[in-house]
Amino acid sequence: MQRRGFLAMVGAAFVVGCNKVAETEAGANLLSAAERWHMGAQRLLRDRSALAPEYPRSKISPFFRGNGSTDPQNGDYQAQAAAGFADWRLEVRGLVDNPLSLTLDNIRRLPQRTQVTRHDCVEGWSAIGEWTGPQLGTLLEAADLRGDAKFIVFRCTDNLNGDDYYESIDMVDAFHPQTIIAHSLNGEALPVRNGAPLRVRIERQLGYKHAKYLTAVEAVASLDGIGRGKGGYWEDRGYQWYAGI
Ligand SMILES: Nc1nc2c(c(=O)[nH]1)N[C@H]1C(S)=C(S)[C@@H](COP(=O)(O)O)O[C@H]1N2
Ligand SMILES: [Mo]
Repeated sequence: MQRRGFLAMVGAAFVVGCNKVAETEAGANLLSAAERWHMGAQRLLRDRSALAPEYPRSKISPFFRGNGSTDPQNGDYQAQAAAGFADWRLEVRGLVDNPLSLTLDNIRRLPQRTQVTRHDCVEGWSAIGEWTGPQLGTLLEAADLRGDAKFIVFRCTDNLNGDDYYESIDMVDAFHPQTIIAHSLNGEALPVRNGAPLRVRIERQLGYKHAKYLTAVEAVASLDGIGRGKGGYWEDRGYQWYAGI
C-alpha cells in the first residue's frame, strides 16, 4: 500500500511537470494530446542528466536509518568490519580493458564529490544525508570501459533469503555527476547499517538502487544470467528496473 502510494505520488509529480510545459511553453489549448506526450517524453530524456536537488547541511537528518540488510553476517564481513575494513577491495571488472582492485585508501585519494541529498525508499520514508566519494565515471574511465558495455552491475556482500543483493544501472546513470561510490556519510566513515565501507549513491533513483556493502562494479553487455535476469535483487521480485525520480 505504502509503496503504491509513493509511486503514485511520483507519477502525479510528472504529470504536473508535463502540464506546466504545455501551459508555459506553448499554451495548453494549442497542443494535441500526442504533441503533449512527445514533449513529455523529450523532457524526460533531457531530464536524465539533470541534477537531483542538493540541500544545505542544516537540512541533514539527525539519524539516517538503515534499511534492508543492516549488519551482514555473510562471508568474512564481520571479521573485515572488526579490522576496520583494512583489507577491503573494490573490483572494477567485466567489459573493461584495465580491471582494477582498489583499496579504501585508493578510493579516498581519487577526486571526491560531496553532496547533501534526499534518499527516498519505496517503503514510504525519506532521509537527507551528506555523502562523499569519487564519481563512478572516474573509476570507469580509469578502468578503460569498453564500448560494448551497456550496464554497470553492483555486487554486494550481503545475501538475503539465499540470493546475493545486487543492482544495475545504464550508462546515463553510471556517468551522471551525482553517481558516486560513497565511503562517508555526514563526514564520517559509513556506519555498518548504511553500507560500510562502500555504497553507491545514484541520486536520480529510488532507494533500492543504492547498493550497499559494495565488493565489485562490473561492466556488462546484458543483464541476462545475472541473478534472475531482471537487473537487481528487488527487480527479480517485481520492482521496476528503471526507478528514476
Ligand atoms: N546490499 C544492499 N544494498 C541495499 C539494500 C540491501 O538490503 N542490501 N537495501 C536497499 C534499500 S531498499 C534501501 S531504501 C537503501 C537503504 O539505505 P540505508 O540502509 O543507508 O538507509 O539501501 C538499498 N541498498
Ligand atoms: Mo528501500
